[in-house]
Amino acid sequence: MSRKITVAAAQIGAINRDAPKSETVPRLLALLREAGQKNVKLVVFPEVALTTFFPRHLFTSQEELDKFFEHGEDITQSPDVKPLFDEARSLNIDIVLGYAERTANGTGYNTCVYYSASEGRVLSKYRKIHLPGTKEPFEDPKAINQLEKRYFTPGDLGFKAFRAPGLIPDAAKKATAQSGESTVGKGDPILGMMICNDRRWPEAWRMYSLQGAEILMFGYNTGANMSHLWGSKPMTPEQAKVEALFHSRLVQQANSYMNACFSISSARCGLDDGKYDLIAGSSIVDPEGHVVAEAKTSEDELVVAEIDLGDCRQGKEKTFDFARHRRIETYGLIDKQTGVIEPELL
Ligand code: CDT
Repeated sequence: MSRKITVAAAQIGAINRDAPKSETVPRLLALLREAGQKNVKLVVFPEVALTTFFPRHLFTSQEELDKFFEHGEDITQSPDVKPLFDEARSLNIDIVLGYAERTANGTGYNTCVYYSASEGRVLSKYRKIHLPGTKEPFEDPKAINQLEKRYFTPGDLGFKAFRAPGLIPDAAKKATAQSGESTVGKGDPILGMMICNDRRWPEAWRMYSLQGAEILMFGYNTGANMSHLWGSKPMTPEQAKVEALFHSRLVQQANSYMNACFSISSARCGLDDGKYDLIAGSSIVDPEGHVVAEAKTSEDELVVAEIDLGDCRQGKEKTFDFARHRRIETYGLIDKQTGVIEPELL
């Protein structure tokens, strides 16, 4: 039984602070149409894909800040973004889209949704759980801020894996499965979403792989030179950018392997306002940790690969067969303790 599917990361280059969504959405649409020509069935767009990465700025006007958010329950009906969902439906391509969400009660979340073309609706929503950066801006006026803790609340939807219909032929279905027959690895693809900084936390990946996730998808806005936040030894901006890309690849490859799943990552990258540098490196990684496709530019670019979900079985049934090898009786600290408690001094 073939479990092959062509997937893509839709990388988006520079978006300036004053760029309206009406200028950016056509760029996303162009990549979506390219995906249609390449028989892609699933496209992952970046984190906060509709505007510049505004948490780097301090806003004193709520009105100005709110322009970066999407308001209202159903993003598919948002006037600026509706054309993207309509096009996804007509091209029969599922999409993941990241955006800043303002709920009716005024809470801000860093959110993404999974839109199923065959269902014509949002199948799943994820709100970023690991918010990096600070609440207050740095005193150093030269520092680049990351004010996500100021503008967003940690996500309240957990790490919920889901199946998406219509992506692979002949998927096993509940209604037709014979009783007693194992359907493990035969149903519609099991998917999960994270957002940017979440990818650095193994707990996030493991929460999904414990639900059998076969593809993890995430967008990111990763500063190339965030020396006030990374806390690394002194480096030139060039070295810092190489290091940021190295860590981004490292966590994606290692966690794809350790969780026996594919991953699709999509960067917002390039030089926003000609000065805020974000790394590129959008990629598709297989369950053995190999990069199967990677962006070649720091601009708008579609990164495409045909993947076979059957390739997840080796890791899930051998090295990382959780049911046989995990030792949960020894993992208690993981959900009981947040920070580090060192052993007593000698
Ligand atoms: N957007 C986002 O989450 N960016 C973070 C930067 C962290 S700055 C220390 C990231 O993990 O890439």
